[in-house]
Amino acid sequence: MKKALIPKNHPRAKSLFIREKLVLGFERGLVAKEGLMAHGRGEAFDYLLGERTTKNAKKAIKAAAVALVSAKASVISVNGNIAALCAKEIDAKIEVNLFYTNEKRKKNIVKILKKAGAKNILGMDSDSNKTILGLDSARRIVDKSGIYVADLVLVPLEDGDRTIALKKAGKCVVTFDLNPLSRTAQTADITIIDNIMRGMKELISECKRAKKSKHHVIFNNKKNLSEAVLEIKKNLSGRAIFA
Ligand code: PTJ
Repeated sequence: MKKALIPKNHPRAKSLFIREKLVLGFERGLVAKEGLMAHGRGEAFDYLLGERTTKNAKKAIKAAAVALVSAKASVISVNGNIAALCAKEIDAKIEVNLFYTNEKRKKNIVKILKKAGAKNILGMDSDSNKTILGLDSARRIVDKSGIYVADLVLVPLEDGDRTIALKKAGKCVVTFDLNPLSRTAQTADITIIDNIMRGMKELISECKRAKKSKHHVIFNNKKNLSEAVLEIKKNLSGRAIFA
């Protein structure tokens, strides 16, 4: 109904459709109010990066795919925003783990993930609860068969505290974060600086390719983050009007 309000030929249609998905996710009880604001921050960085999957993001996606298919036990940590934006794309072991934790929202998220075809969903059974050390937020509670024992955790749109705690627990952390300056971006092993809406599809395709021919990828996260910052600088300089 609302979609009809956005003309397909609107210059900012794609961005407006993503907003609608999140608003719908909020109305369906998947997304936290704060998730809408978090999206706004991401949107601003996406604008500065040119709203496309950059060469730099492609490099990180390739490295992430190789890491994912080589991991012994990988898990995707799903929060409200991810459930609203890419439930259909996720095809892996999933753990629902919320910052603004809320049982009702967790159940809504599981429902939408199951509807999208997910079978292996963890994070719902309190008997399986374990605690990640050095973390005070609700995200410290994880599943003993999921994040707790995982060697690699994909944490899209994450808060910095848990990324640091997961690293301290010896895990390889892969993240999607449009903000190259965030603590998560700076702490993760592989940061994909891309909109999850574009990047997740690309990551799934890369994983299929990597499964067929496992190859080694040389990847330097710090270098990649610097390149993203320089990309923003270049885009801004191109827009500056000098008198
Ligand atoms: O559902 P919950 O309760 O687990 O809460 C989820 C949010 C996202 C609210 C929570 O994790 C949070 O507050 O996250 P932060 O600390 O705001 O971090 C989110 C990061 O994701 C920010 O650096 C944003 O720039 C980035 N971001 C937002 N939208 C996107 C994004 N990155 C990639 N794609 C996006 N669409």
